[in-house]
Amino acid sequence: MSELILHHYALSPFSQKIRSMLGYAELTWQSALTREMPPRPHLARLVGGYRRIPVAQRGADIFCDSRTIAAEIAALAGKPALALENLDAEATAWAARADGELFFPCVLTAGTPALRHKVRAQMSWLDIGRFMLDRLAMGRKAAVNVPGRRAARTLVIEHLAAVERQLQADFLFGAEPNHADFSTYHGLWFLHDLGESPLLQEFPGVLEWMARIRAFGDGATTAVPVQNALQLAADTRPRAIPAPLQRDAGVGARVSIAPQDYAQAPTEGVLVGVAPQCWILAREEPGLGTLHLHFPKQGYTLTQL
Ligand SMILES: N[C@@H](CCC(=O)N[C@@H](CS)C(=O)NCC(=O)O)C(=O)O
Repeated sequence: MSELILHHYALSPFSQKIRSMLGYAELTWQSALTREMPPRPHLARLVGGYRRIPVAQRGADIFCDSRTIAAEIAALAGKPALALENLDAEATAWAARADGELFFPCVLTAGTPALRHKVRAQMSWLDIGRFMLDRLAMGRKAAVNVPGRRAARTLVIEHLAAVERQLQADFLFGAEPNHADFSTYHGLWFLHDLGESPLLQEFPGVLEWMARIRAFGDGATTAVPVQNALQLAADTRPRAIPAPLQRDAGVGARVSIAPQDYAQAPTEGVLVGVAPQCWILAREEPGLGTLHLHFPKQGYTLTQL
């Protein structure tokens, strides 16, 4: 049992990135389902302002963003290639592009009747309305270039052709998958598995590669009520921070950390650890005690308060 709790929802592509990694890593994990949009009052007690999904939890250590979650899975499973920091420059750039500029084009191109049907099966009409309003508001404040539908479709087709060319072996960068495979998979999963888009039919290599990743499954999971996840955080102390991570001059300062691109809500706390790729923030939550939140540096801004 890895004791990893994933806070996620079924239709979330970045959650699928992590679920598929967990399947590949053959880890058992606990599934705490959350809503598709705020308010998520229970989860907010763990993460403060941070509003993105997925979030992973091990006791009182909370991992915000699929990049820090992936590093944790890599360490737990002994599969270093799942951690972004272990990839070479080419694979790192590939993963960044797939998670970044290609994510919205995939989501926009997946707007099919099949997807609408699946959304309807997961959410009430009222929640669908709330969801649309939430995402419109999020889009207005976002600092990313979201293309129009036609441009998005063109970008997706170019992307599919690039993936097909890249697949010289079973996975994008060789015989075993690395982080970049999962970064690429989740947007195409939304397009193909949920949206049932016919676009992928032109790319047999991509379909075979997706089938290989799908075959990993999502790992062995048990459902956990979010109240139990909170209780676990309350009953546990964050793990010790290695001494070298505490030597940074900024440690001890009160700071906020926020995503740069979209859903930029900040989380405040005290900086307690600085690693080459991530920051660790301590926050005190009434009833839960001290929590350590792990954020990637890439794509996030740290501000001294
Ligand atoms: N860089 C983040 C992106 C996560 C992300 O965009 N998640 C989407 C769901 S797939 C999200 O949080 N949407 C807003 C929400 O669910 O409230 C990561 O890698 O985890």
